[in-house]
Amino acid sequence: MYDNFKQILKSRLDEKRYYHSLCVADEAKRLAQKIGIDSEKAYLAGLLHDITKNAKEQEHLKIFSQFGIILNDIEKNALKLWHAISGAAYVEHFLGIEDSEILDAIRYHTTAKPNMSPLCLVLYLADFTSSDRDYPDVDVMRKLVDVSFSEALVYALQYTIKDLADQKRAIHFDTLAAFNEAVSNLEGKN
Ligand code: DGI
Ligand code: FE
Ligand code: FE
Repeated sequence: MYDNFKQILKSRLDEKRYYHSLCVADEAKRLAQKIGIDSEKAYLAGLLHDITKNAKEQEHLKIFSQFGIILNDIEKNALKLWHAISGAAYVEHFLGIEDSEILDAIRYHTTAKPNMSPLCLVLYLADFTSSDRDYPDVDVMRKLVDVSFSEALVYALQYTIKDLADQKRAIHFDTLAAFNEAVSNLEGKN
């Protein structure tokens, strides 16, 4: 399935990142099936989510200028955020993907945002729980995602925010707003 896209991905990504893309696609499909949304769409979003991850700074900048994308100050200073923004534009304009839910899920797969669509949430979580992932709390995340997406979302955002703060890196407004919304959706408010 999607052999043409896989060829393009293979040419753009290193081996590890290509493997990660296949794993996120599988995980997104599994999570989509759990909540009864279009699992083929989730697979495709997972497959393509990191398509510009190995791009050089120049290529990202070219995409931003070509499609009139303006970065805010936090984005300008955080190279790690660029691939989500350029990736969504690449998939739309160079691969001809028109589905706005897929484009949105790719666009926000790194920061998350408030009011995510079910597909957006599935991709965000699948990026944390795919079988290739190996970070200290991955087992906790994998257990949580099978119990409750809401709890898993809070945990993932909490993990990311703590980690960024520890490294003295800026936290994107979308990440903070997603966290605030996610905690307000949990039962038992403080
Ligand atoms: O592309 P992946 O490695 O699969 O995962 P990803 O797209 O979630 O990217 C993770 C990186 O993005 C990680 O180094 C932390 C960074 N990141 C996520 N949210 C923020 C962020 N960086 C900044 N500066 N601010 C954020 O809010
Ligand atoms: Fe990514
Ligand atoms: Fe990823």
